[in-house]
Parts: sequence; structure tokens; C-alpha cells
Amino acid sequence: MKRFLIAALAATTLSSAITAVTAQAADDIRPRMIRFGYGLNEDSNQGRAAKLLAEEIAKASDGKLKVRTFGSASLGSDDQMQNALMGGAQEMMVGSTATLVGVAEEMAVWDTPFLFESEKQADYVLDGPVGQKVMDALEEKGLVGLAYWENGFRNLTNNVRPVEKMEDFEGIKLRVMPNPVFIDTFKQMGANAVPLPFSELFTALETKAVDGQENPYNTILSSKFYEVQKYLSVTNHVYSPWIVTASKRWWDGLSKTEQDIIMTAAKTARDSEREDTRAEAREALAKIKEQGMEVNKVSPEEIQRMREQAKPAIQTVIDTVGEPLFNEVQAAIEKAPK
Ligand code: TF8
Repeated sequence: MKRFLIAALAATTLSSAITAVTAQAADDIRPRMIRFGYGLNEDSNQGRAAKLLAEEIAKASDGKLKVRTFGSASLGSDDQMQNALMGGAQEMMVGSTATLVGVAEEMAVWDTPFLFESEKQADYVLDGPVGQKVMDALEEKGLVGLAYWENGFRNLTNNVRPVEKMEDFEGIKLRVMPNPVFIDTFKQMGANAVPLPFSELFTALETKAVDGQENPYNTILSSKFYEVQKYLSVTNHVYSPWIVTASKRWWDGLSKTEQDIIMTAAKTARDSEREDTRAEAREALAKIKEQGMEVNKVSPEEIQRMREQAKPAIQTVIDTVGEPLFNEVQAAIEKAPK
């Protein structure tokens, strides 16, 4: 009898303790509106993942944390949104790591031409300790990095000629992301590299202010670049990550429970976004051809020449991020699955 009483008592104490924790956690979630901005349109891999992130956060917080998503750079270019986050005027965004190099130079390591050979390798390095280290460099600048999403391997489009060898870059006015490594890489190739925010890119192509651009197949499709570009050359010259960030000012005011919900959602959305992006990329080339673009492969020999030519740009990366970090990334690549 006595033993039974003790057990029953213990069970009650335990269960009320559990209830208390749950109640405490619920109290820990306050009604909040979270503005989440991104640059591509709603009907893109980025847009779909943003929507999923919003749904996951709503579900996990019983609707208390409401994410409003703003696509098509309607809150501003990546650069402008980053500033808004740092100033505390906007809560969250997803955008290119390349645009963050001006904020934390460590980010430039991902811009190393021909750094990754496969998506698997990229996942391993980005989601591992060195990926986290680069992300952490944002904190003292007023941003919190939550997860890397996939933008993908970049390919070249233009209106001048099919680029089959390095010499074909000559004189092409090429829009690049506003970032010293990208400018350098394409200058080395002989192109006339023009840095421009993504939000101005379609119009720049349409008005022939620039002749070409480079982005993953997914974006060439979702942003309808095939309407204003004739040639696509399969270069896979660099893998671009996206990164989900939060305003640190805002983040520091959240409870641990709220932070956990948002962090988990950013990672859930990451996993599904990578799958979605890869599936879409597999179908993309055929669709791009259907839209009338002329697609050409670049031979392995020519890719090798481009790699050689890009070496000074790699030196720019090393000078920017420092040799230890660059080597740490190389070591992680060595360990990564192919
Ligand atoms: C670019 C990037 C873009 C991203 C996006 C707007 O070319 O590849 O996809 O910045 O978030 O600027």
C-alpha cells in the first residue's frame, strides 16, 4: 500500500512538473509578426521554401508566430534587406551568401570558383562545423545565420554567342553579383563584369544594358530569363548557397522556445528546399530548351582552362578570408562524400 502511494505520488508530481513545463513553454511564445523577405518570385524554389517555413512556424507555435512572406524583392534587394535586418527594421530574409561578403568577409569562401563538385559535398561542408563557423561570423555584424539553403550550381546565359571556350567570354557585358570575387572571376575570363543587384537584372537584360548573367537553371526558369536570353552554356562554375538570416537585435529579444521553433523550421524548410531544387534542376534544361534557348555543353578541357584562368580569383578569396579558413574548407571537402 505504502509503496503504491509513493509511486502514485511520484507520478502526480512528475506529471504536474511536465504540465508546468509545457505551460511555461506556451507562455514563452508571444504573438508576433515576422516579416520574411526574399528576392525571387513566389513561384520559385525560394518562394516555395519560404512558404513552407511560414507554415512550419505557424504550426509549431499554434499560430502565435505569424510569418508574412514578401517575394520578388518587394522589401528591397538582398543588400537593402540585410541592412534592414541589421538595423532591426525587418526580422528575417533569405538571400545569397555572396551579397553578405560586404558584411562578413568570411562568406567569400563560398564564392571560390569550382569549389564544390557535387551537391552532396556542399551539404556536408555547409552543414558541418566550418559552415557554422562562417555563419557565426555574422553575429557581431548584427545578423544571425539559421540555415544554408540551396541556390545551386551556376550556369552562364547571354545574347552574344554560345560560350564554348574561354575566348568566347571576350567583350560580353556580364551581370555579376555585387561581390569582389565574382567580379574578379569573370574579369579573368575576359568578360566585362558589371555588378548589379538581382532585383534589377531582368530589366537590365531586357533593355540590353547587359548581355548576360549567370545563375542556376532553376532561376533561369523561374525568373523567365529565357524570354530575354538566347544562349545557355553549361559551365557549373560555382555552387551558390542561400542563407536564412534573422535580425540579431530582434532575435535576442525572443524566448528560447521561440528561437527553437524558428531554427527548426529553417532547417526543415532547408531539407525540403534542397530536394525540391534538385528535382526541379533535373527537369530544367529540357524546359529551358522548350522555351527556345540554345544550350551548349562546355568540354572538360575548356572547363579545365577556365579553372586555371580563375586562379587569381581564388587568391582573392584567400586574401579576403585568410588562409586558415580557406584551408579548413578544403579539409572539409576532402572528408566529404563525393
Ligand atoms: C543572384 C543570386 C540570387 C539571389 C536571390 C535573389 O544572382 O543568385 O538568386 O540573390 O536571393 O543575385
